[in-house]
Amino acid sequence: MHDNWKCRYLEVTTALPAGRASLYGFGEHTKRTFRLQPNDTFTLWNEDLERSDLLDRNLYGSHPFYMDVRPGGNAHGVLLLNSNGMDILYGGSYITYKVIGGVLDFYFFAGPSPLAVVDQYTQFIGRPAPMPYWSFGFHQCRYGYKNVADLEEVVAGYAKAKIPLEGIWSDIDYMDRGQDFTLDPINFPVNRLRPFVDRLHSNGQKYVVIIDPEIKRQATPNEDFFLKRNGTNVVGRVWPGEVYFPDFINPRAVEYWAQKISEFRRTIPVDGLWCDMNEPSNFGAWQPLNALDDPPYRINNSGTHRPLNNQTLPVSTVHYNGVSEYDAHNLFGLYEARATHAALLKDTARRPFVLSRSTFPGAGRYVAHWTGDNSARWDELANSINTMLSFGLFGIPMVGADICGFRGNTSQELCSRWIQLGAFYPFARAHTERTTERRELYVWESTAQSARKAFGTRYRMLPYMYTLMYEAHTTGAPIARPLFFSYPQDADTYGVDKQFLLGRGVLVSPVLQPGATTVDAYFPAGRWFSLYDHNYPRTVDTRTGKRVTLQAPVDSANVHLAGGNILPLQQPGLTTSAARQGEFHLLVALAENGMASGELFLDDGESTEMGGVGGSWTLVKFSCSTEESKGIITTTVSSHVVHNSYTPSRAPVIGKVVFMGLQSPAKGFTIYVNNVELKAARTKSRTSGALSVSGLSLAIGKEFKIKVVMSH
Ligand code: MIG
Repeated sequence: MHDNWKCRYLEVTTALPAGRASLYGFGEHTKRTFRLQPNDTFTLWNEDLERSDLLDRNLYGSHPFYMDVRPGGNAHGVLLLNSNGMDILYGGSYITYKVIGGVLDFYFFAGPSPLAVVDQYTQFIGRPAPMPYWSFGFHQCRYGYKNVADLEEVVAGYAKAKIPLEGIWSDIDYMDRGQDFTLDPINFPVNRLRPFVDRLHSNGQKYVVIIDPEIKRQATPNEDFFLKRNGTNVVGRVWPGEVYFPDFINPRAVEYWAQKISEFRRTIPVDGLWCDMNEPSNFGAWQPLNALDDPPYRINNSGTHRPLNNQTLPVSTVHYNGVSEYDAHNLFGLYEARATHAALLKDTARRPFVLSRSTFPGAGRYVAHWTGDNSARWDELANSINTMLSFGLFGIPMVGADICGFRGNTSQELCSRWIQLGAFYPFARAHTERTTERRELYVWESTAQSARKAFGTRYRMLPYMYTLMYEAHTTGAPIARPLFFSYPQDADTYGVDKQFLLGRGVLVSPVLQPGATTVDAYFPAGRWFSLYDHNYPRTVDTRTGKRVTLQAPVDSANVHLAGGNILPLQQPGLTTSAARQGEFHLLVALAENGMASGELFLDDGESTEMGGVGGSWTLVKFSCSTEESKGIITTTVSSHVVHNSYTPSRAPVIGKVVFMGLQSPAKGFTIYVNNVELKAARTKSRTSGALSVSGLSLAIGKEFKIKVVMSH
């Protein structure tokens, strides 16, 4: 760190072709649109504003990265690798960076496709961590579950309503007066909590708790790894009162953290950890202001140019090796995340699950993220898509917002619509503030109905979502993607942010407004099949992209599958492990040219590696093509086993294949499986062009071929 302000301040302006550049990224901010708008400003300084529902304020994480997509579909990415506070102004024809320290260290990711950009970017900052299979289930949390009986009631409520519940979470309520690694002896005594957690586990369910980075002053070990200022430990004020902050850059703090987590897990074997307050948050700027906290160029902290120490530590705080908080502030969450991930990995020898509020480039190697303290408002429902898509670009694909909103009471309608959208967030958790009325999804019949329907679909799609996790881990591809990732040539997709894709071809078109009975959805060129209609009608077929007004039933979002995709599905269940027991189905949605493709990744869902040399995993690619000769049309779906070392005792099988978009199968068809005519299987054709072949038993690890031969 330079002592001279003139050496610290950096400013650079870059040129963009106005009107031709579509920019995405820069965070973390809640924004009205996913695509950057001219005159958008971004302040990067990790901050706990105690709410994330104010537009354009600097929030919990910092990501000085953007992607630029040009007409025609060429994309590139730009990272300013700098952890200092900064203001960024997007002027339409230029970007100005005003940075208060460090160096101008720019990296360019040449693309040319959006997928290639995130591949190159995550190759540089680190690939997204594999998330355990269970983490794709639905989670319920609340600030204010007051005791173990309360938790038990919620778990029972879900079971009774037959709504999937994978994990129940405890906020700081479980702690003894806000202290990490302790239990409230009255409300969460170990002799009540431990049997509860054991019962969850025997039921295939999970327990996750919050931890905060600060340690109560009186409970700290007499060690030298806490953050310091003027040679003595910095005293902060958070939940437990006066606290010290472990310096996660210091390897000894990392060891201490691992030891505390391990000790705690001997008492309560939690399945994952939720790192809150790691901006780090500190109640009130009660520390004396230092010149450093208020440099001559004031970044727009909190949207009101507040000093840098607002709600956090003074920036004259010193880290390991003399690194200053001024330079390292935005890295605190990343280092805590890394330490927490390492601690769980060491203690469990299983794939860790860590949810972190604060992030920085590279955090995706360790954590999932949620969008913080949002509000139960319709605009917040819509804005959650923007943040989710941005985090996909940042290499943190496991992301979601608090379903039904964190702050404030909700209405049944808003909560229902939120469930319908939230069921398709990569990370799906409902969480609320302690002063709100209870709104677990079973509380109202309307939300329960939405939950059963939406999570029924999500759980059927778990094999697909988990395969997307594998794709994210190996190529950086986001799980939830903007439409232009699959349709980069279609410039009409560049501004779409009220809909998104899961993977390449599952289009989610949620209701984001009160009182809506229809939703206006954009469909890129091609065929689109509704996933919610059991007859799989071809609901939309466009030669060029177009807007379509869809009916919006009260209990579900529209979800469509693009022709050209093959989805691996399973039966739904109340837990992910139950859903994993059944046979697989393939849903083959043919493109206009009779082709489709897809893949399925399988492993035990919790090995530390996902894929990789020596691991037990299976990857199968499916492809489908159609040929016509002498009036006979033959559609063939076949599998190609890329890797097959995952061999559970009960071999996974495909029991059913559903074709959508065949040419008039009703007129008579013959089916061959591995060249043998299939008589025993139940086939059902529908006038809509769907054909279902069930009663199959195709081992996933063995290559197969199914032919549908139709004569005109
Ligand atoms: O200032 O632990 O974002 O999810 O419920 C509140 C209590 C601190 C902020 C988190 C929120 C959590 C809450 N925490």
